[in-house]
Order: sequence, then C-alpha cells, then structure tokens
Amino acid sequence: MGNSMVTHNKYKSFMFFIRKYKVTELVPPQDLKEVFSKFTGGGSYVSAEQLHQFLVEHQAEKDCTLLDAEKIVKKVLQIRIRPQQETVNVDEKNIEQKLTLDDIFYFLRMDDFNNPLKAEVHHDMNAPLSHYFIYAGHNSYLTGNQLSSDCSEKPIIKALQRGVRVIELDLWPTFNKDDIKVDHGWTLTTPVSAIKCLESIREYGFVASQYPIIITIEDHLTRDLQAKFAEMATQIFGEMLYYPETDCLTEFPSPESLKNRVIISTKPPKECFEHNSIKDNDNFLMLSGSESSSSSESRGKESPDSMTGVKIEGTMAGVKFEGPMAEAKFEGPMAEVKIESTNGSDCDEGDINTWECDHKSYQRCSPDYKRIITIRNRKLKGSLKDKLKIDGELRRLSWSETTLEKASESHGADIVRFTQKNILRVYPNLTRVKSTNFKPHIGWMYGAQMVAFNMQGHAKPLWLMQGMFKANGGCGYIKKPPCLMQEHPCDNEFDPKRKQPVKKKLKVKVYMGHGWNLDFSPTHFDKFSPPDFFTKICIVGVPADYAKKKTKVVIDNWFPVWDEEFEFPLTVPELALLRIQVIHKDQGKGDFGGQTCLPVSELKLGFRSVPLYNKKGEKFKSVKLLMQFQFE
Ligand SMILES: [Ca+2]
Ligand SMILES: [Ca+2]
Repeated sequence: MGNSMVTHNKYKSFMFFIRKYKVTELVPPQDLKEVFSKFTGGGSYVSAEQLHQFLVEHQAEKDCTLLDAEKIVKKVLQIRIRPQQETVNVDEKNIEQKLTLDDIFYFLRMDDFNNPLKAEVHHDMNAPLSHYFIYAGHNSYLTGNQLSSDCSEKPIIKALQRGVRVIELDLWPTFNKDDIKVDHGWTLTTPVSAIKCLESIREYGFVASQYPIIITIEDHLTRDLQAKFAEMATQIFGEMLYYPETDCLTEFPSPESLKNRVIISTKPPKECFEHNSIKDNDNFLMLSGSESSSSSESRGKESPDSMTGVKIEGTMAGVKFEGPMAEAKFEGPMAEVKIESTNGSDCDEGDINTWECDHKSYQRCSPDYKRIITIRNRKLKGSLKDKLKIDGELRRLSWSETTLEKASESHGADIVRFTQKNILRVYPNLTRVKSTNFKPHIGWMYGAQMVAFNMQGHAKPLWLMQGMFKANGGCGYIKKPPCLMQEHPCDNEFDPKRKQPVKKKLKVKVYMGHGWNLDFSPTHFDKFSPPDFFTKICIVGVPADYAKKKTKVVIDNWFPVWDEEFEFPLTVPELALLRIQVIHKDQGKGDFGGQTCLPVSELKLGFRSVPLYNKKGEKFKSVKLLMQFQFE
C-alpha cells in the first residue's frame, strides 16, 4: 500500500559534477487514505458496491449505478493487471473484482474517467438564442495581428474545431469589384476568398458541436455583391442555411431547433439608402484622420471594428505608405505600431452610424440578401437609454469593450434587460492590433451573448474564454444564469458590481501534480536540477468574487506534492471561473508549467484529475493535477 519506488534524476552541475535528486513516486494523499478506510470499513480492498457508494456519496455522482461501478472495477483491473496474475494466465472471471487503495489512486488520476467537468450537453437548449452565452470569434479569418497578417480559412476551421459558434467575416469587393473577398479593411492584411470561408464553415461547422453557427458579417459590399453573397451562401449551405419565414421575429429560435443550421447576422450598409455614397469603393485603403470618419459614415459600414476613423502610426516590415493614406506611416518594427482613433475615444458603430434602419429601407436592399439575415444588427437613435430600449423588433447591438464599460457604469440594469430578448456583441478595441483580448466578464456579467474574441492569441483572457466554454459539454452555448434573465421589479435589478450576499463557498484542495517528466525534456525548466513548481489558483467572475491564492514552491521535484486547501466565498458562483496555473519558480515571472480554467457551476465534486493545457489552450498529453472540490 502506497509503496514508494525510489529512483534518481541525474543532473550535470556545471562541467564535472553529477548531482542526484531523489525521485519519489506519487503516493495517495492522506485525505484519500481516510476516505478509502471509511468506505472499506478499514479493509484493504474496495468492492464494486463500496466503490459505488464512494462515487455517489463522496464524488457526488448521483446518477452512478452499481453497474457503472462494476465497469470501472473491470476497466481498472484490465489496465492494472497484477504481476502474479500475469504469470498464472487466469481468465477475467477469476480475478477478484475489487480494488486496492493504489488502484483507486490510479483511477482518480485518469482524467478521461475522472474529469472535473461534465462531458455532456446538460443545459436546456430550447430557450431563445438570447438566453445563451455563445462562443464567439472576432475577425475569425485573421492568422495573426490585426494589421498585416494573412487572412485565411484555416483559423476559421480551427475555431470551429474548438466549438466556436460565431464566426465573423468582413466582406469587401475584390479589386475588380466583381467578386467578394474576406479581408480586414483599411489594413495590409492579405485577403481570402469568401467562397473558401463559407465552404470551410460548411465542412467543419458541426464537427465539434451540432448547435447553430452564426456568421456575423461586416458588410462593405455593393448592392450587386450583396445579391451575389446571398446566392453564394444559399448555394453553399443549401438546407443548412436558416432564415425565418416571416419578416419580424418576436423571439429568436432556440439552439435546439437550429441544430446543424447556419444563420446570418448583419445589417445592410448605407448604400441601400443613399446610392451616391460608394463612388470610391475600390480605393478603400484611403485613410486619413478626419476624412475617414465621414467617409465611413457615408459608406454606412456595419463594421464597428474595422480601421475607420483611425490614425495609424508605426511600422510594418518593408511596407511604406504615401499619398492619400495621409495619417498612416509605417517605418519600423511592428511592435511599435500605434493606433489612435480620430473620431472619439472608440470607434464603434455607435459613434459612426446614426441612421435608423426601418422596414422601408430594408425593402430597398437586395431582396435575397435581406431575406437571409436572421439576426439584424440595428440601432436606435438617441440617448443610451433610447439605444437600449426594447421595441417590438428583435435586434443585435455591437459595442466595443470600452463602449460597454462606459455604458455599464450608468446603465447596467438597462443592458441586462436589453440582453434578455436582444443580442449584444462586444468586440475588442481596435487598438488591440496584436490581437489581444479583454476581460470577458465585462460582457458576460451584463448578459452579452457574443463576447467576440481574437482566437489566435494565447494569454489569460483567452484562457478564460476557452475555460468558460468547456461548460455544457463544450457545445458552444451556455444557458445564462437566472439572475441575468429575471424580470426584476425596478428597485431590485441585478447589478453585478453591487456586492451580493455570499451564496456558496468553494473549497479547492490541490494535492499534487504529475506528467511533466513525460511531456518536457529534463532540462526544460532548470538546466541543472528538477523544476520548482507552485500552483496559482484564482477566481475570476463578478468583481466581488475575484480572488487569488497560491501554494508553496516545491523545490527540485518533477512530482510536486502541495496538499494545500483554499476557500473562495462566492456571491455569483454561476459566473465564476476557477483559473489554475502551475508555474516553475524562476527569476522574474517564472516559467509556464500549464493552465486550465474551469466553470465553477459545472465542477464535479470530490477527488478529480485536472488536465492542464499549454498557452494556446491545447491539452498536454500527460500533465495533470489531483485536486478536490467541495461546496459549503
Ligand atoms: Ca471585423
Ligand atoms: Ca530546481
């Protein structure tokens, strides 16, 4: 029981000396020994019945049956055939159907059996789309930064394979104005054809999830090309393309009813209303401060987030601009690119467009194009309160992170109410030229369904996004918590910034970590010794719930044992994410040893094997933590 095998890691110190470090194989934590003893009545084996009891009572696996427990016993015995049985060649029936403490310890460390999250879709999927947080991408076609990277269908495919459900395409006329390309306007990105993007969405759209894909279009097309796009989409998607029979939806359809369907969300550009506005369409790279904001207005861009009304100053390798692009100077390394808005602090459509899109105007657009738009991006004139007014017709608003932050200071309750029926999309400020992201909770805590992220990055905000959408079986749709959907009497509205009473206390225990020796080279962390790991555990959610803890550093050990417990009082556990990161302590910031984010409301209780991911969000083959989760 718990027999530890002692081996040694050898490290060369400098030139001549070999230092040996004792490697102790993992042994079950004291907590597990006690629980084992409880369920076996002090015995050294656990039967299938006792295992069943352990799974139901300690691991809170309410639906687990005795048959499930028997299957686990069989499975573990198959993997862990004991040495004496190997030689005797006994058939399965004669193997004693019971497990030792070491077997249980082994089983609990297998994340495919003992993952901390439910693998299935388990939320009600029959509510209108506005009742869900939706996994959303921003400028989904970009491979790198927002200014000079290539456009390609590949990042779209990758996002879809990860379960992203909202894909953004910026549509522009090609040079000859006879076809449609996907490109980040006003920048040096190289385009990809719209057909390629749509075909990729058809091919890969439903590999990770059957729930609907929403294509948000940033539309810079002429009327003819809009018609062409409608034809293109209809041909490529066929039956997959959903659009409502009636002109006015009173409620969005549900994700369940839209399984394996593609829907389009956009608003028609202004040239539908003012036919003289697009004379210099092929010259869209013309960019100059004050002029650009007015030209963007005259084009009626749907796009909140392309480079309009923006002054670019900086450098991009080997490319120089002169002439009409008066404000854009590129001379120097990309890192120095500076962007500033010349028409206000941010450049969202709220500032650029003030036209109202009514039914009459829609009639004048390409009829087929208009028909295929299920979620209309439409904004109302007037004050912020007016913009958030709930009128009969459903719509989508698109705001930059800054616009949302400012609006939420004074109109939090209005935003929450708006998002109960309508859709709010929040996108990164366009100063994020390196494709970074913002704290996603600024959108989620006000009910914003589409917190649109640059998926090609790899930093903390993206880890939170990836972690959030591990919920509900990773299907890309998460039912919003009741606090965001309740129709409160006006003096009792949900305000995520106001401190609520503590609802639940989450207890997190981190026992140990393992697998780095298999996934990394012996000298990856320290050249001359095994790594020195510690674990950071944070809660990210509404401001009141934010917390940050860390374990001690375990020096020179590939199998760190921490055995430390942390408590997190939570006021809105429904929106909380548990962020876990292992760091090798080094000078400076330390070396990255793996990370994961887990939605607190989805945590399975008891002992759990928590797999860690790299900075891009790809799962490590072997690196895992053994943890325990409990609620009080
Ligand atoms: Ca865009
Ligand atoms: Ca070390």
